[in-house]
Amino acid sequence: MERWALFILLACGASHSARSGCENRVCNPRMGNLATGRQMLTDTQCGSTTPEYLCRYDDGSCVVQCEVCHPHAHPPTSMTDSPFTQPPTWWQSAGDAITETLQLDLEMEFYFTHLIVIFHSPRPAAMTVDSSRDFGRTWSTLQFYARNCSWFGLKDGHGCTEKYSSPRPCSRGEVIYRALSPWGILEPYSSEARAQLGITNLRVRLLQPQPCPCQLKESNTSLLSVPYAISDFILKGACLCHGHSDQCAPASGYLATHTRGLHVVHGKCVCRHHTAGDHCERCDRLYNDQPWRPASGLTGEAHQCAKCKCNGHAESCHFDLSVWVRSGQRSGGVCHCLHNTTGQHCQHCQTGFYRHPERLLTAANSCTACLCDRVGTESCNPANGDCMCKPGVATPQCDKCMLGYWGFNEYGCRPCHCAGDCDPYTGDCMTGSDPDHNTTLFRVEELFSALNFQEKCVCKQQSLRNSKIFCIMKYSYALKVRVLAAHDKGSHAEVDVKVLKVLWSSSTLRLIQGTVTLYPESWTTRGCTCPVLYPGEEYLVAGHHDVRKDVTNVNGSDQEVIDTALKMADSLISALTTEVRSGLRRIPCLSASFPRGREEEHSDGGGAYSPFSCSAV
Ligand SMILES: [Ca+2]
Repeated sequence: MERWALFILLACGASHSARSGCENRVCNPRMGNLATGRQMLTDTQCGSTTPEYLCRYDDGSCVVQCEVCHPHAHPPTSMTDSPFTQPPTWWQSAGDAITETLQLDLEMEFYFTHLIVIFHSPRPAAMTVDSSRDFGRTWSTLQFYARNCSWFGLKDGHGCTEKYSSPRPCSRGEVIYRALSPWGILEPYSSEARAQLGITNLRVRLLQPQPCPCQLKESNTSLLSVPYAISDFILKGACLCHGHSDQCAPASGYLATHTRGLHVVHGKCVCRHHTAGDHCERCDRLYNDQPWRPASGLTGEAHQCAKCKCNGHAESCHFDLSVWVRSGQRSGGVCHCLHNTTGQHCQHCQTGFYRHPERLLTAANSCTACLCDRVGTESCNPANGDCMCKPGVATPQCDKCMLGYWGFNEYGCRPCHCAGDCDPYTGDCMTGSDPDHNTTLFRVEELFSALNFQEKCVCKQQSLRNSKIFCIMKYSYALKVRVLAAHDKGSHAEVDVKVLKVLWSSSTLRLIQGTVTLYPESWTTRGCTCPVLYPGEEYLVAGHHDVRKDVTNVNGSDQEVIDTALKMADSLISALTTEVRSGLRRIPCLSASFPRGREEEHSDGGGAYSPFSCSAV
């Protein structure tokens, strides 16, 4: 009984689905004869070239029946018409046929459960049933049939059977093949089941005709008997839908022929459970949040595909295994976002768009374009649409230079080399100021405007009430330096300094005395530093290590010159006065780094540490 377990599962599934459909459970399309409506190929057909006079014998009475076989009298379609046709119809081979091959080519892969061939002649003394799953490229023999299996060099019961090869009955004899091996219960949608039951082509090779025993008794042995005739060819099966469909439709480009009201089993599944594909072998476009699975014929579970969570901003998504694993196997769908959204769930706005505060998260126009100038904008705040301008650029849309800047381009704007404003396009000074005055000591291109035009910046000296802030800021370094030169680089400034004393240096920053380049952060945003860094003067500077431009002398022979880029925090730049020096020992993290015994050097008097704050005019 076990060998029928799978068939019963498939058959029951079909009948059950007719009642309940596919809702939340496994379902199957109706089974039928796969040969119906399809062309059966044969090697020969009696009378196809010239009329033939052929005889056959009704078993039992051994009455001989002879007729002239005309063209189209017994075509292959007679094997697949209704089995109840009266008088019965059959295909008949040519009278001199020794071997004959019947072949059924399916337009796609199907499941089949069994084959029944009903002969109108005596059954062959030897035949095979072969199948292909790759549209005829490769074939395998499913079963050998012989009156004596030694004909194939086989033994009865070992891939060969002698059960269906007796010449009697001389008519209506059956040959049966069951696709189900006597296994235990098999999951019908497993790959094992598919390997056993899936077919794209089936052929029956008739290898040796045998006469009806009546003929041997016939006195008139000159009568030529029919070698092969078949009245019914029934290949029972269904379309292959993995338990996700109860209905199939014609495959694209396929047209059934001569059905005459018979049920044609079509191959393209009408998929349910949010699946898709000819065989429902994948999930539908927007349902890839979990991996596709076949339904279970054993438990009845549908294993529906899960919808991706796209907040209404996608029509499709794909399954990503790494996302799935990271989520603890809960959600692996990555949405293909529309409506200017982005993110796995389309939960963010694309760059250049922001979330409209008055619209629903799921609204198609939820992400609104930022009204920012493409050239002058660094970024747009995705939360409120505020434009973040590039250096030297101003206005809400970042489309103009700030006052005192010129040359609007994709890098921002450059500071004017003037005391006041300058022409925004040419940089020419508007007030008639002459930038070349007071440059006797340094070349013009090495100076930046704050140095030349101190009035651009107003620097106020403030007392650092709580010196611990110095430690909280976690500066990478605190140095006593002498300014050597300053260079205006347009978008930033570089200040070359000679390190006179390393007051504090983080472990990762190996500063020693030599020349370093400082990048005053305030220059980038405001075009000035506080205090103004005069070449030749000494300062206390503090700031962070800038990893973007760290060039260290690898040679090691010239340790005095180390070109290290340091970002300079403007809020803690201080002219190195007696007052500052005295304040240093009040800074816990800084004084701790001083070598013992040398503290007197820094403890010459009272007073507070006095950094400066800076603001542009
Ligand atoms: Ca027939």
